[in-house]
Amino acid sequence: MLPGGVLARYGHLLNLPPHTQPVTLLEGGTPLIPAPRLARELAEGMSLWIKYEGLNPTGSFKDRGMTAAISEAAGRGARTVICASTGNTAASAAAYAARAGMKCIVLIPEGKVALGKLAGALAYGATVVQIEGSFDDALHLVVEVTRKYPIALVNSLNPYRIEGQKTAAFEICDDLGTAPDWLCLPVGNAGNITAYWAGFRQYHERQGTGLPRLLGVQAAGAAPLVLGHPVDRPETVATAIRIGRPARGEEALQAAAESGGRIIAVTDEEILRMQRLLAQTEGIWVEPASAAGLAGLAAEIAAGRLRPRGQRIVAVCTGHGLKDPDIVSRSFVQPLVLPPRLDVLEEVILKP
Ligand code: AN7
Repeated sequence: MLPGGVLARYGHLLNLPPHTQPVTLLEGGTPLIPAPRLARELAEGMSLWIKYEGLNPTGSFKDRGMTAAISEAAGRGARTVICASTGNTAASAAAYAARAGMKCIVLIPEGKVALGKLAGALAYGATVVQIEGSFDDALHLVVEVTRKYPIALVNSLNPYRIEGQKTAAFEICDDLGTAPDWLCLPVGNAGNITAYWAGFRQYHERQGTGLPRLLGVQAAGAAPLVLGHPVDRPETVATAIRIGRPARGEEALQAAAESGGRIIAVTDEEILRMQRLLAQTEGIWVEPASAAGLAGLAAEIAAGRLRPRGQRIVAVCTGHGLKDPDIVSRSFVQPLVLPPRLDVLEEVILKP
């Protein structure tokens, strides 16, 4: 059988209209990587896996929902798509629109999008508009545009984005045989956590795979779901989740509560420390936002609010480290600069 993307594998479980015409980059099928060294750093006696969504075709989890949204739009003859984005949605929309022969417009907050995402959107040929404002301002604008013009909205307000995104939950259940005890993941606009919960519930109803508790994690400077009110000027090093008015915030809170889990916040320092720890204990380099779920897990364990012993825990790492190379110059040890001399080199590399 030729390999297919998430629609080929799970399309029969997704609520997509009959006119849908698959546009795929063979997304999904990402590895669930055991992380025993990191697990030991955090606690005794738990099993930890990384769902490495950074290995999707454009480097983030967004490709699962985007193949569904673009396939639906293509099937009904849409010529142009638009989204607001902190970066990953923009790159994903641009790539799938290119593959469908559609025009793509992306609105991003000026100066707050990581290099690898902006570069992707430009490379795939999108019209990139920097808005002098936040992601939330940009989302407001694209919703207005799509009310006025026949341009398809491909933010996660689009229900087909959620349908496609559910496939990540299906894959985790298929790989483990059941749902894990806990699923930890970052929360920004809250589409992903909403989709995971829908996916786990659907699989459980179909084949009794059980339900995980959800630990959704926001950045402390952009934590509307923890604070209980919108944040007008969200700020965090994890620019992917620099969002003050999550479109699916209510659904996210409900999903976390229904699951017996919760949504918490971690500081930028905790996020960066976890980014480094994951990279240097397991060889998995993710962008800062993607380390938030694990940082939240570590914080809950340290505070005694999550008892890890005997638990099977999956942390979703949503985007690849290459998306945000600049952060490495701020948070990692920098390279040495030496003259081309053996004695100097020996002194450095043989130092105990
Ligand atoms: C790496 O690209 O919102 O809670 O516009 O890029 O579903 O929003 C990105 C979000 C987590 C949060 N990790 O997911 C966008 C955008 C990464 C992300 C999230 C994002 P949601």
